[in-house]
Amino acid sequence: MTMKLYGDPGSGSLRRVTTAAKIMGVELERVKVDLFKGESQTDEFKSRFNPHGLTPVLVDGDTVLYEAAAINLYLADKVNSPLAGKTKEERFQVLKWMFWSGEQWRIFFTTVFDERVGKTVMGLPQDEAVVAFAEGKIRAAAKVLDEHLKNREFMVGNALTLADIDVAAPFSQIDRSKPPLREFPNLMAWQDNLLKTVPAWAETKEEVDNRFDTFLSSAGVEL
Ligand SMILES: N[C@@H](CCC(=O)N[C@@H](CS)C(=O)NCC(=O)O)C(=O)O
Repeated sequence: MTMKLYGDPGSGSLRRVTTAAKIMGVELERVKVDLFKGESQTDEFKSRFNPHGLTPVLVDGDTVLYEAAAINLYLADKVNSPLAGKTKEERFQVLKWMFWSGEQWRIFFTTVFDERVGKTVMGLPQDEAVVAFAEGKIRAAAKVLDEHLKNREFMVGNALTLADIDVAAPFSQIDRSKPPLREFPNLMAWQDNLLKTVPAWAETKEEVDNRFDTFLSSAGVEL
């Protein structure tokens, strides 16, 4: 039975999984959960898939898994993919950046996105102090990343891994939530290189952008 992946095509978290699945050649049946209509926040969604009301969610037979990083590791394990790292040393370096990315990186972009995009869509004022706090955290982490990526094409080793996908995820909303990433030249060069050399990363960017462009223009929202 084909595995099912629940999520919205505008989601940067879903993009992490669709990108990895394309690269690994894993077939997934996509099930759209319209986040602009709050479809992940229903009692039914929360009790069947994720009590936090968040996507993506993978369903593989009796296994129901949320958290994109866990889903990607599950898929990589299934097909024994080098995306999880080719050696034991690489695998732990990949895990290090994936955990780091969850705790010290992506969460602050979510905050900036919620303030700049979410609140604009809802017609609410942004909390400038919250944005300033999150941007300070982003700049501090980006400085470390920028140094790490000096003279490197990939986060770990000499090929794309799940670490690149997790750390690159915030670039999905860069033009809408406008986090201060353009101040970091090595980070930008790494991201541009991923878009040029990893076709799946470029294809999934287009999907996210199209979904947002269509929604924002139909809602008459300018960011
Ligand atoms: N830590 C989670 C984050 C998931 C997440 O924030 N998903 C967002 C879309 S990018 C969502 O489903 N939001 C729905 C909502 O807030 O109602 C992961 O990595 O999967």
